[in-house]
Formats: sequence, structure tokens, C-alpha cells
Amino acid sequence: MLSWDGEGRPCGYLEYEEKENSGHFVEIFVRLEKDKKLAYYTEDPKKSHINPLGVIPTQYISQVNDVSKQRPKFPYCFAVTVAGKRHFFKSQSKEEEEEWIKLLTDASKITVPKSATFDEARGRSFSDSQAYKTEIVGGAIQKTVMSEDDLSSTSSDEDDKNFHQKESIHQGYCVKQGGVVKNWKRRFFVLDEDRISYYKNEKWQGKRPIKSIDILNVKEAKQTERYKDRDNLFELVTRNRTFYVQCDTCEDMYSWIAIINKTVSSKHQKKSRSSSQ
Ligand code: 4IP
Repeated sequence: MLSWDGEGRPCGYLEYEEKENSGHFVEIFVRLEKDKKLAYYTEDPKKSHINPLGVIPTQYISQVNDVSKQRPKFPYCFAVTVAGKRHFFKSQSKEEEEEWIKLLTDASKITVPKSATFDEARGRSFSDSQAYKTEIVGGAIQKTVMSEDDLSSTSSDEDDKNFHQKESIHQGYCVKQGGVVKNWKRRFFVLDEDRISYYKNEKWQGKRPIKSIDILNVKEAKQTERYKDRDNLFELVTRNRTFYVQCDTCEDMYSWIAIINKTVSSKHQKKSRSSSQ
């Protein structure tokens, strides 16, 4: 049964298949540690001081799912997929299995921390992070470090032909995925009636954005589950690219989606009104 120990850590006995698909399960004691690790032991470590048999960092879990249909011989069996390897666990009842699946699915979600200075992609602060521009030179990807001056005086965006700043309608930190290199960077997003832009940080006024997208090129913003390990994620679909943007909270995500879509439709209406005059 899933229970909580004196320090509030979810734990309990499960059975674990030592060798994938061997059908040989052994009893283990599983505990979700405070430092986001799932540790499993031969017995409850409270009873004797023992080292874990294995440890799974929850941020590397890509999926937790019921596999009782695929493995009918083993009811209440679920798989935890970590870096392509499946770990099979067996519980005593359907209820217990569902509790574990929910617990581990929630624990594996990557939640963007509130701190404005945290560069989620590399786990380092902005003070020692650098911005790069990526170019294809002679068929190879070449990255050039951009200085603060570069960032304030030039833009790497092909959309950004007419640098201008209008009054911000909505702004805030989000984490976005790169276009070619699929890493994730925390950026300060600013929406105005014409463009959605992102900057290195919140000191954006008077600076050129890293990238700026004409709002007329935006097709829609919508919630996505494309990256299941990232919560509060939405897609910003433009003519040329789909941007994946992760917000700190669910409320932030819904407000970005609503306000972007509203801005896009009012811009189109404005445009069609002026062309019909
Ligand atoms: C970069 O990775 C950053 O993620 C860029 O994001 C991103 O540009 C680049 O995408 C990607 O290569 P490195 O910092 O490791 O070089 P940001 O501009 O927010 O710094 P995008 O187009 O997402 O802005 P590509 O497409 O240039 O590879």
C-alpha cells in the first residue's frame, strides 16, 4: 500500500522485475525522496540502514503507464520509462497501481521555477549565461557568442525588419525551445498589438529583441502536450515555425494563449477594416 513516512515521503512495498521481461519479480521498498529521486530498497530503510538497490531521478522519467494489457499474466503492473529503458513494477491492487502512476507522473513533470534569474536549460544564472546566434556556415552549424551590446543593437530575427516598440499588452518570463537546436531558454516575452517579442531579461525597453514575430504571421496559440514532461506548455504556431513556450503556472499559460489569440484576431479585423475603406 502507498503510504507516507514520518518525513512526508511517499513510500511502500511493490514488486520489481529485476530483468526486463524475465517475469521474475522481487519485493522491494520504494520511496520518493525529497531530492526528486525514486529510490528502491530490499526493505524499508527505516528498519535498517541500507543503501538503495537503485535510484531513478524523476526528471528523466518520460512515461509512467499501466501495462497490464500488454502483460496479462501480471495484473496491476506498470512501467516507468527512463531514458528509453522500461522498469516494471507490480502493485497489489488497481487502486494502489493508480496511486503510484499518478504520483510518479506528477513527480516527473518539469516545472519551471519561479526565479527570474534561473536559466532552466543549463541550471545556471543569467549572470553567467551567454546569448548566441546560430548560423549555417559552409554546411556546418556555427555559433557566435553575442555580447550585451550585440543584443541591444542587433537582432537575429529575419522578421524584425522594422524595430519599434509599442505599449506592452502582456509580458513575462517563459521558457522557450530553440528552433534548430532544441534546447530550452528562459526569456522575457513582450506582446504588443503588432508583435510578440522575446528578450534576454525584463530590461527590454529600448533594446532590440532576440526575436520578434509579426502578429499577422501568428496563426494561433494553443495548449499542447507535445512534450509530456513539461507542464503549462503552449504552441505558438506561425507561418514558418511552431514555437514551444512553457509558462511558470497554468494561469500564465491560459492568459498568454487567450491574449495572443485575441490580439491576432483584432489585428486581422483592423487590417481588413482598413483595406475595405
Ligand atoms: C540556441 O541554442 C538558443 O536556444 C536560441 O534561443 C535558439 O534561437 C537557437 O535556435 C538555439 O540554437 P544555444 O544557445 O545553445 O546556441 P534564444 O534565441 O532564445 O537564445 P531561437 O530561434 O529559438 O530564438 P536555432 O534555431 O538558431 O538553432
